[in-house]
Amino acid sequence: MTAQPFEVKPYPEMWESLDMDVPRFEKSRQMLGEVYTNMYLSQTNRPAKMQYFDDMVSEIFGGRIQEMLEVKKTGKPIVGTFCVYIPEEVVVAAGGVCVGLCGGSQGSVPDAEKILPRNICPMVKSAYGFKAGRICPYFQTVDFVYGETTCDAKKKTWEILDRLVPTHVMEIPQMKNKRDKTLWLEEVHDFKAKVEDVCGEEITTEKLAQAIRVINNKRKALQRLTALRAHNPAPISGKDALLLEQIAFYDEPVRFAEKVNELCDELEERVKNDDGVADKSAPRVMVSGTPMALPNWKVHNLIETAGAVVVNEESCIGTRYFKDLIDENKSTMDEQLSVLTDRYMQIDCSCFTPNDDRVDQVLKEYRDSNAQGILHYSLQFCHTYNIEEIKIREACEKEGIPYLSIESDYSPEDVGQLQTRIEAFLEQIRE
Ligand code: BJ8
Repeated sequence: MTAQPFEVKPYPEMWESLDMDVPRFEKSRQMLGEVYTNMYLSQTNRPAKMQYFDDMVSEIFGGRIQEMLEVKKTGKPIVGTFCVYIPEEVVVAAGGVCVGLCGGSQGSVPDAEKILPRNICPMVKSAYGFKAGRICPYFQTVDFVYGETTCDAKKKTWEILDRLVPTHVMEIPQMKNKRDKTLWLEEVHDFKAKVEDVCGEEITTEKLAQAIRVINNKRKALQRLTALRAHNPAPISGKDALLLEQIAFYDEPVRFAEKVNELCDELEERVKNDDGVADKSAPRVMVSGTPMALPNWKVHNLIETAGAVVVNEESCIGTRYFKDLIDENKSTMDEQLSVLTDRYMQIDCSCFTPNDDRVDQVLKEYRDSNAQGILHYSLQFCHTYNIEEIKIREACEKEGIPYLSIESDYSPEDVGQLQTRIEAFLEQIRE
């Protein structure tokens, strides 16, 4: 199929007003359009309802930024985050926008390496580099950012990032005992106070209840999508599903849930008709590990170009973000914040110790998704995921699950080597 012309739309005047490095950013915009055309629009038998998400990518540096600037004009906060532990429900309750700022691009890494060590996680470098180089309209739009104390690279980078944009830090404990929950709950109270302070308005129980419903609905829509991907043949490619999981971090949540549900209606029809994006015999791969921030599509692209299909992402840009919901039946603020904290405590990030729940969760998702092999993905220098990989590998060996572990960054340098390893892995599944 011939790739359709596609453009990530330019908004030079708006970017100028956001104090961006416009000439440099213009090149990133063009590159993103080319990569998207090659990787996404060249796919065959894509669901028609992917059109909305293509449009979102087209407007990623324009239309959505304009919407956020409109919200900002009303005095509501625009909060940037880097981790799924920051409770977005609180920001939404304040009428604000919560936007994920994790970086998934090699383009901003050299900006970060001018000051940060080279041998730290590329996600941290990419995110920092976007701000340092003034090449991300989202970073230029936020009122402040909220970091967390998950991994060392992140928590020390916040001190340096604070020189460029107001950076607050939420303390996330390293264990999940009773006293950790007490600490965490206090941090959630402080976060709420900070957000109220910025918007000069109290977050009432009614507003928080509504925000919990909104974000629960977004998470439910993504759960529905995940369940549909379990069908063989897969009704949607892993690349498209990953794109949705990435867009979930910057789109308006009510509209996003609506559009995901419309797509799921179409996928349900496909499932009924056994209409898939790959042949029934295509190997089904589950990816597990560190998050893949937009536009990090490298591994999914390699897997699917080799004739397999990705059917699940056990990741924070994936199921870890939406597998748990918040109890909607609490009527006081204290109860609401307590159940909200309970929900966030279920996220099984490798920054916790012990974290055996994640091993069980990986196996559960493997079975639920009808996958035939697990590819563990870890970003370079992410010590917690790289070490926790040992336990995932052991569990897969015990269960006889075909398994491949890769460690990578955002550069294209290892693509050839990864391709060889992925092809060998798929052969193992096919045998
Ligand atoms: S809850 S996975 S979003 S911390 S990959 S920056 S851990 S060195 S992204 Fe994460 Fe929250 Fe955990 Fe999820 Fe550090 Fe590792 Fe880099 Fe990471």
